[in-house]
Amino acid sequence: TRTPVNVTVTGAAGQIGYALLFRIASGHLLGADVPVKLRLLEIPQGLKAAEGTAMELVDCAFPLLQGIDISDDPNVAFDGANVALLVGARPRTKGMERGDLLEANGGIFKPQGAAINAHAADDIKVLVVGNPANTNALIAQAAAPDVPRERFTAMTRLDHNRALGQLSKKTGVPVSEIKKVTIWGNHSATQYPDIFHAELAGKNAAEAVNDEKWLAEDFIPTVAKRGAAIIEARGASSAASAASAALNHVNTWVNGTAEGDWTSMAVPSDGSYGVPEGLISSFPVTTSNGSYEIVQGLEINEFSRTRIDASVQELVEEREAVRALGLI
Ligand code: NAX
Repeated sequence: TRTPVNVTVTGAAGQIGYALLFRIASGHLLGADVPVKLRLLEIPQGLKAAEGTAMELVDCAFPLLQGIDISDDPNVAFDGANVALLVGARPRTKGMERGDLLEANGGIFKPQGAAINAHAADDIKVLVVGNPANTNALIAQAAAPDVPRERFTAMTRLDHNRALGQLSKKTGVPVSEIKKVTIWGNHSATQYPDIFHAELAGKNAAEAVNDEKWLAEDFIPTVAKRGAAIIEARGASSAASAASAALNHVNTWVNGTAEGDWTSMAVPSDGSYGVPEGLISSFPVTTSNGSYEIVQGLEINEFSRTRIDASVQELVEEREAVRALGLI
């Protein structure tokens, strides 16, 4: 029998939390043979709802679920954590400036980073989902100097999956036969979904589609603004798709990318592709044995270069803003 993996989920009582926890407990995070213990972190107002969710988890009698703890103290919730999904964040409310938003999130991600530093297991892997995800990951990372910096990642897998969905819809090629799509930059409306290296049933995607107008005016904005379109249609932000992408992100990180394919993850830059070192920016990555590598040597055309640079510039500005606030 395997030792259970401790999975900490913050914002557990939120809508993504509700879509996420049952699938973690049924083996979709780490695999159908890996027992898990859940550690739920909420703010005091969220504790009661988290307890309700925990009751339902018990009622599912998941064979892999070996325990659920609930706390409003990050030092307790991250104790022994092997995987941390940082979902809870402070949303932007009406009239809020970017500085206010970054500062409010600093109040969440700085103490959580410190608690991870002090209490998490040595093999901790962190995925930040809560927005602004890339910069929140940077804040948590800065507060955790003893944790290897590459363990802090942010989620662009939902954007990646959205790009697969749109490409499949346009071409009729099933998502299972679409490879090497890349999301570059920030998880925001400036992100750049790149199909120049992608393959549709073995053929270059950009050549197969051969429609630069569709690319520039339809595909890219549809992927980048999909979150807003979901809110408009559903009256609530993406939840099940976000949860599904979070499971994909961690599962790929732990279990590896398929031969001949890659995924998109926002990870600390090593300077690849001109992205300033240390920024947590989305790249094409391959994974194996629980670690990832940024795919090297891709040719970046003019069309892509401008768009990557614009999104990276936004990350540079976010980093400057949190630096000025003393958050990193
Ligand atoms: P909800 O508002 O439904 O849930 C958030 C939960 O977090 C609440 O229960 C709240 O009490 C809790 N929370 C707040 N501060 C906390 C703290 N300091 N410690 C622990 N828990 C805390 O939001 P939901 O729809 O679940 O979305 C969560 C986050 O994901 C948001 O920031 C959202 O913007 C972000 N998203 C990120 C995506 C991505 O692709 N990276 C896509 C989906 C989503 O929009």
